[in-house]
Amino acid sequence: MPVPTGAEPLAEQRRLARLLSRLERNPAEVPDILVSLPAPQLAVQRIGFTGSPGVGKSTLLHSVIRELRARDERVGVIAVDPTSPFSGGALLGDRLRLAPQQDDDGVFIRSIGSRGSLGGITPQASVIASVLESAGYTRILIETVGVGQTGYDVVSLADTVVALFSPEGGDGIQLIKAGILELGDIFVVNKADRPGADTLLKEIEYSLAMDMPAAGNWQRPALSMVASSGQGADALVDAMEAHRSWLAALPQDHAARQRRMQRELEFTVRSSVSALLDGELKEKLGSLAAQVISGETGRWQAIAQLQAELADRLGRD
Ligand SMILES: Nc1nc2c(ncn2[C@@H]2O[C@H](COP(=O)(O)OP(=O)(O)OP(=O)(O)O)[C@@H](O)[C@H]2O)c(=O)[nH]1
Ligand SMILES: [Mg+2]
Repeated sequence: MPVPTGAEPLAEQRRLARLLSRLERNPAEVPDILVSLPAPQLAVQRIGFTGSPGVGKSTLLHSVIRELRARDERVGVIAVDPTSPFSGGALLGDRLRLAPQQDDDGVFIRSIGSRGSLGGITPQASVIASVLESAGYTRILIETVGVGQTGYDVVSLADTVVALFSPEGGDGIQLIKAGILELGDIFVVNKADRPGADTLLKEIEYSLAMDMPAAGNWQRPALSMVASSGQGADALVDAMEAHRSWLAALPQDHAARQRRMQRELEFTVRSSVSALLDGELKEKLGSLAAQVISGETGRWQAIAQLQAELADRLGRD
């Protein structure tokens, strides 16, 4: 994969941005275009960053990008912005915080609004990741909203999940109980410059030790970091690389690999199908409800009609 060099180093980025916008505007073109993209020439890794609002994900991404660039990796960033696409200020704020690498053609940043186009955030992130990997970006960083189903879905795209905590967030044991332990491959206590960070790190280390992995499994590290100064970024990137090597050494038929790929395929398809159905439903619900209320249609007739129409719609698409 040629790395763009020469007189117009950012032309390749502009081309990619145009391609992604075109795909977002024309979902019907997505399968054909994605199938025709060349396969990535270099080993790639998708890394999801998850954690409560304000834990420091964007700040941490910043120092991770810097560290990866120092190691000659080309970095794609997919920022899932939980704020509405209409609150341009917040979106701009996030873009600006990521902006120092703006003139570096080895970094490509794309934000996704809270709903995502292309049938939801997960399929859209999946499309962007594939396009960037095909264009020679070797590390794809995905910043997710840390909570709820959306965060979980997006994380399903990642090869490696970095779970962030901070002593300020009142995180601690609750989050650990909420299933994040199974989700994370690498645990980071950010804001290590704040009181309580050491205790939180010990709690996480203790929980990880209690949650014994099966023999041969990845030993999940817990690290502490000061994202705002970059302290600890090198150790985090070392851990990300170690996880990548560990994954690469797994046999192709390893259960963990199978599970991950199944989860990615399932979430991508499931959310695009449900977005398709949502759109269809919205169109029809209003008039059907009115018909049921007026007695023009029975409720089960309406339900059967909706089911038949949705099934038909799925069949056609
Ligand atoms: N003291 C301290 N503050 C930090 C550190 N990392 C980030 N912050 C601050 O924490 C605040 C939130 O950081 P963000 O990077 O925006 O957090 P986020 O997780 O991306 O937030 P959302 O995208 O809104 O979910 C900012 O004011 C950062 O400057 C750190 O290591 N130490
Ligand atoms: Mg952020």
